Amino acid sequence: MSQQNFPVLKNDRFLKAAKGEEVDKIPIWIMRQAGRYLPEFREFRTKHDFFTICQTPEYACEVTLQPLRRFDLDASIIFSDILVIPQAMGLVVEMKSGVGPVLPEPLKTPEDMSRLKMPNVEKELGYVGEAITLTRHKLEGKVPLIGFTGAPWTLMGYMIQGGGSSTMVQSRSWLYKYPEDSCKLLQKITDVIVEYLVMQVKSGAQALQIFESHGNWLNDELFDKYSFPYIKQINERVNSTLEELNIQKVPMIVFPKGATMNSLEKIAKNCGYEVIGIDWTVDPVEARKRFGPNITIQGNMDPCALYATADEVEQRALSICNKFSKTRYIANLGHGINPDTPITSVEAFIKGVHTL
Ligand code: 1CP
Repeated sequence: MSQQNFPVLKNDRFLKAAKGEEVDKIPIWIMRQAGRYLPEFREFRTKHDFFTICQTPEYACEVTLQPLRRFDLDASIIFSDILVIPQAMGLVVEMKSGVGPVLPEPLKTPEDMSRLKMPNVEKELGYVGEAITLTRHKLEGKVPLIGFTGAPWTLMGYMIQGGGSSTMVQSRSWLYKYPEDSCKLLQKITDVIVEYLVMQVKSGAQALQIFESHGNWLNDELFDKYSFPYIKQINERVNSTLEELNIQKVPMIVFPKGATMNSLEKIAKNCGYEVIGIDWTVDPVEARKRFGPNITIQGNMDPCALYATADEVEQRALSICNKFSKTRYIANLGHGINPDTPITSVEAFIKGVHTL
């Protein structure tokens, strides 16, 4: 399918807010908006394995469109997972039901890094590009399409822990035991991410989000050394490569979940991202004050606030929007939506945001 001649965009609220332009209404999208809280997704998942959906452009496109058919959202995000990068680098990743991602042969010591390969991104992750191109056409310009990746430190965590972890002991130990090799690993992952994001833009992604979901495990010292430089490098290299290729740049969002306020401020002011995502523990007024006027903020309703009554959800949405105000703000949750979230709460959240 053609990577050009995409349908004309009809709703550009999200892109305008990302660039700091005035909007008619506050844009909203929801992290993990395609997923298990939707009955149609659960039904689809009974028929198809998780990574088969990711790797089959028609399936990934269908699942990406599901929330758009139900809700008045202002952006879509391509259905995939951050763990497709460790997969492409040669590690086995399984999606175990009720558990989440499992890497049966994680990296135990720096010697294991020899098992990693530098993938040919266009070949081995080309299915993500194809899904993006197909979805851009099928969206018919309804809303923009966001591409994404995990940030290097977050992916390193999965590659060493072998899955999710409540302590991250192994991966954090690497930072003290093998500081140089940790940097080598982070650099390798960064190199893949840069190529991967450029491919997503070439394929039609209209914005990019970098998920630093494991930001909570780093104090300021560790964040400065093991997260910040790579996140900055990703922004600089993606933008310079797109410029060399004469491809229009797209807004980039960084979501350093759980990072300290000092680390957030540093990223917001020094990394070149158009948007910073914040989780629900960050105070909106303090965030605005610390980040300054040159960056859009995205977030930060507590995903668990969606278990309140629909009226309460709507009121809370309004109140959060009032705290951020209408300029340089994109409404979202402070992390991914939970699988048992009531659909009526999602509707109330969107209604509350769009009321202002
Ligand atoms: O069986 C299933 O259906 C698995 C559930 C599921 C889904 C629907 C997983 C497993 N991943 C996804 C899709 C997904 N993952 C999207 C889709 C697009 C959308 O948002 O609609 C996105 C953006 C992700 C990104 C992702 N995967 C992140 C970053 C966001 C975050 O939550 O912090 C992370 C950390 C992952 C890893 C992952 N994949 C799946 C799970 C359960 C996890 C977390 C594992 C853990 O650390 O415990």
